[in-house]
Amino acid sequence: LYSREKLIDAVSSQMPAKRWEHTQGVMETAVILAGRFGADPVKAELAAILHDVAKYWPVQRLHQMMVDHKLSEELLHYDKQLWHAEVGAFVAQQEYGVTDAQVLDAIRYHTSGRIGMTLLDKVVCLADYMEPGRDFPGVNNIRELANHSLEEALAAGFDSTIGHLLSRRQIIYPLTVLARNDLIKQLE
Ligand code: DGI
Ligand code: FE
Ligand code: FE
Ligand code: FE
Repeated sequence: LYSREKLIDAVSSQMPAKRWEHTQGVMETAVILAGRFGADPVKAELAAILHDVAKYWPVQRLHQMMVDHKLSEELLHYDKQLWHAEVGAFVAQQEYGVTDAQVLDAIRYHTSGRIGMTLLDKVVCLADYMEPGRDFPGVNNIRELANHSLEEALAAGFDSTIGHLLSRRQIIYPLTVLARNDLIKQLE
C-alpha cells in the first residue's frame, strides 16, 4: 500500500503548490492540536494529508463520483464547495486504502462538521481553520482560543464561516448549522 511518503507524493500532485502548502500547514497544526487535546497524532496527520485531496478535481468529476458511488444525495443539492470533503473520504478509502473509520469521518466532515463531532473530527476541522497560512478576519482570535479550548475555537470558526455565508447571502448546508449549534451546546 502507500507509505507516508508515497501518499504525500500522490496527494500533492493533485493540487497546485499553494493548496499543498495549506495541506502541510493543516498536517503540522493537526499534530500539535492532537498533542494538546489528546487525539491520536498519527490519525490526525493522515486525515490532514488527505482532507483536500479532491479539492481541485473538476466539478463534473466530483459530481460523477457522488452519483456513481451513491455518496450523499443531499449534498448534491448544496454548494459544490462542500463536495470535495465527501469525495475525499471516498477516495481515501478506495484509492489510498485508508480503512480507519475515524480518519475517514474526519475527512468527510472537515468542511461541514456534524452533530457529535469526535475529538479527531474537531482537531482536523480546527487545524483546517487555523493553519499558519490562513488569513481571514478573526483567525488570530481562533488561534488564541485554541490554546485552551478545542470547542471554543471551533465554535468561533463555524461562527466565522456561517457569518461569512450570511453576509454573501449564500445557502448554508443544514449540517453546518447543526454542527455549530451542537458545539455551542457542548460549551453551555
Ligand atoms: O477546503 P478548504 O478551503 O481548506 O476549507 P473547507 O473545506 O473547510 O471549506 C471549503 C469551502 O466551503 C469554504 O469556502 C467555505 C465553504 N463552506 C463551508 N460550509 C459551507 C460552505 N459553503 C456553503 N455554501 N455552505 C456551507 O454550509
Ligand atoms: Fe476542504
Ligand atoms: Fe473546515
Ligand atoms: Fe483544507
